[in-house]
Amino acid sequence: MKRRTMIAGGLAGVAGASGLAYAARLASRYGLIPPDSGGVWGVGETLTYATQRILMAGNGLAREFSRSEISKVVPVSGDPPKTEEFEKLAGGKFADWRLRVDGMVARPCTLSLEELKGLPMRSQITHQACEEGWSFIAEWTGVQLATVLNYAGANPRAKYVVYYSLDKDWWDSLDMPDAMHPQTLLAYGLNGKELPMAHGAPVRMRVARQLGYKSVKHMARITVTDDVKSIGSGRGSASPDSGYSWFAGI
Ligand SMILES: Nc1nc2c(c(=O)[nH]1)N[C@H]1C(S)=C(S)[C@@H](COP(=O)(O)O)O[C@H]1N2
Ligand SMILES: [Mo]
Repeated sequence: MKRRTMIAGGLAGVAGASGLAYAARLASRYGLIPPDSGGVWGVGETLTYATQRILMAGNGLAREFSRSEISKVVPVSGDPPKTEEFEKLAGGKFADWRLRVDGMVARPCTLSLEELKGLPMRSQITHQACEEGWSFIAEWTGVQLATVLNYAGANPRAKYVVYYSLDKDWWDSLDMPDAMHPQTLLAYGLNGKELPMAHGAPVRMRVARQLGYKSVKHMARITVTDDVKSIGSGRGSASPDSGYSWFAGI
C-alpha cells in the first residue's frame, strides 16, 4: 500500500474510532491544516482538506470536455462591482486596469491585460459548479496562474496565493498545489470571446478543482504569502465568514 493511502486510511479510521482530535493531529504532522481549522467546524474542515490532499497527491487533473459538451446556458452568480473605480476602468475598456502581483516574490509587478495576453495562453473546457446547485461546462482561455507566479519569481517556500477582486468583499486564497496546478487559470476569455462583464471582466480566477466561489471575478491583486492569519478574519478567504469552507475541492 502506498504511504499516502495509508495516511488517508488512518485519517478516516481514527475519525470514527478514537476521536477527531487525533485525526487533526495526524493532519498537522503532514502540514495539512487549512486556514479555517478553528471553531466548531474546524476539525471537519481539516479532515476534508487533509484527506483530499493525500488522496489527490500527484496533482490529478479535473475532467476536460469536448466542444460539443459546452453548455447552451451559462448562468451568472454575482454582479460586477458597483464602484466608481470599476465603472471608470470598464468605461475605458480596461486599458488602465492592472493586475498587481506582490508579497513573497522576487519581482513584484503590475501587469496590463495586454501583458497577460502576451504570456503563454491556455484554453480548457471544464465544469464549474456553484455551491448553490447549478453548474455549466464552458471553455476558458487565459494564462496559467503558475506562469504569472513564475514570471514574478514566487518564493517556493510560500504556502498560499491570496487573490483579491476589484469588488472589495471578494477575496480568497489557494494552497500551492492548487495555485501551481496546470488548470488554475487567470481567464480573460469565455467560449471563444472576451470574458463578458457578468463573468468577471477583465480577468477572473478559474480554479477547476474547486467550487465556483473560489473563482473570483474581476481580479485586482495577487499576493504570495506563507501566512494568512493577518488577512481579513484570518481564515484564508472571505467565504468562511458566510459559512463556506476555505477548501472547496470537488
Ligand atoms: N467578484 C466576484 N467573484 C465571484 C462572485 C461574485 O459575486 N463576485 N461569485 C462567485 C460565485 S458564488 C460563483 S458560483 C462564481 C460564478 O461565476 P459565473 O458568474 O461566471 O457563473 O463566481 C464566483 N466569483
Ligand atoms: Mo456560487
